[in-house]
Amino acid sequence: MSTTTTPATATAAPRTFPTDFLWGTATAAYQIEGAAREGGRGPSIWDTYSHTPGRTQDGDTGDVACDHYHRWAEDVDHLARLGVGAYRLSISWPRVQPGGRGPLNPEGVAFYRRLLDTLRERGIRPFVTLYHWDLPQELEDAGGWANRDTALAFAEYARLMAGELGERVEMWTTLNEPWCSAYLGYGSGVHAPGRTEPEAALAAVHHLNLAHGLAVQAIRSVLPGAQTSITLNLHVIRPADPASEADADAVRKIDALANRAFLSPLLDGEYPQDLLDDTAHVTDWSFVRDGDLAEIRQPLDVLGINYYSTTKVRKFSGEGRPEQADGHKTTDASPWIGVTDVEFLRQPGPYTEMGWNIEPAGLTDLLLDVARRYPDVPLAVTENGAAFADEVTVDTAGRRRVHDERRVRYLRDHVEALGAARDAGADVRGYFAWSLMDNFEWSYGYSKRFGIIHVDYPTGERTWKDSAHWYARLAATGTLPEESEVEPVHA
Ligand code: IFM
Repeated sequence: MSTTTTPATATAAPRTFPTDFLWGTATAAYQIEGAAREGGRGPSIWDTYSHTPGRTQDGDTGDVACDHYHRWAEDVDHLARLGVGAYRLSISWPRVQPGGRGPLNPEGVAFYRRLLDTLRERGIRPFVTLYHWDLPQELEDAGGWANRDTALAFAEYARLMAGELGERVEMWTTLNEPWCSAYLGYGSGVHAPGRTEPEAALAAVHHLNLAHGLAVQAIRSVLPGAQTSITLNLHVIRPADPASEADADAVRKIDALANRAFLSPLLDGEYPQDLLDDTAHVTDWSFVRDGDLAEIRQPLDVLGINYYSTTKVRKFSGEGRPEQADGHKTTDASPWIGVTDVEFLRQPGPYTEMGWNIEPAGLTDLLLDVARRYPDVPLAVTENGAAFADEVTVDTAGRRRVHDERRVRYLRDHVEALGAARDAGADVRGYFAWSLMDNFEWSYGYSKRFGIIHVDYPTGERTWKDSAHWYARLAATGTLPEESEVEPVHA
């Protein structure tokens, strides 16, 4: 232990980031747009799922959401006032190609063209995700992601979008969190399309990976200089007992399904042998055809990483199935396909409103881990943020305020953790706060607020939370503000 003492008056210099470090915010089409039956949009699996009784909290749907489809210009104004250099949005596939195949919907394409042009005019670089979970329903009716043809349809959709939107897009991100699409959509069924078919979930993993590889090639066939990426929600998995070999094996199993099922094919051109062995009783993986792995492994300009919290596991050796603490029960409908002997333990708090533990050091560990394994791949944190129960108040000057000090602290601590990973050598080039505004939080409906801007759903009114004022200071200066620096800078 060091014996050096620090003078009581010494204060550490605030952390600063280089001027080319990208500060952004993120959203997704189904979570904010609304206008579900307008402008020629077709139905998606999330329309079907959210309209099925019992699937979402309070029966909430994305029919209206934040009404961004009509309020997009106002939302771009908010982005410009925040001073962010980038905005991560997603395209609703059924809005631009209602059936998922065949002709484009000109009105849908025009909507995104206008939005991207306006972002560009305001100096905001668009990071565009092609798939943030809203699969056209017609494709699901034909088998969804369990069907290889969906990957081919996705590549064609990507090619068409590259042609229509071209240079407006700064970064093309193929998929957001394929872990959720595959395991929550087809394994546990807590996301659309709500299927609980273990083999289909693993087929979906492969077809999503294939969709990514084919789409990157399709985009580059139209735009040879295009920048491409994928965003993964990689899991930070801790063993209950760091000295236990059995717990280390539990970590290995979950890491294979959660992380290496995507990283290995995308960046190494193979599926991990232990993943194939662990799931051999579920599938023989014959949906992986000769040549697929070469199609999947494409050079990436950036690997996007979404980070919220950490997971702790231990080997379960009791009778029957373990009780889980991660919100997923180990039943036949589990996201952890083929695994019945791993227990998920509740992490120590504090927690967000989602019940997720807050552990900024997990972000440092994750970034360093990926950077060590793939030193040549630039990284960006494409989502990070927290849901808390926010309250709108009115201050003495008559201004609407939301004092979300827990979110300010969450963001500050995680940006600091990102900085620590950079200090230790991780090539992290950007950070996107999730989310620009409160929105439809999937199965949780509107009950969880992740935004730095508050949305009053009955009126659509937007109100900057203190976290938005804080984030605007960070984006303007590149220097981490104090938690108390939340006074409005704009009139
Ligand atoms: O809201 C979601 C987002 O759509 C994907 N990543 C996690 C967020 C919070 O749950």
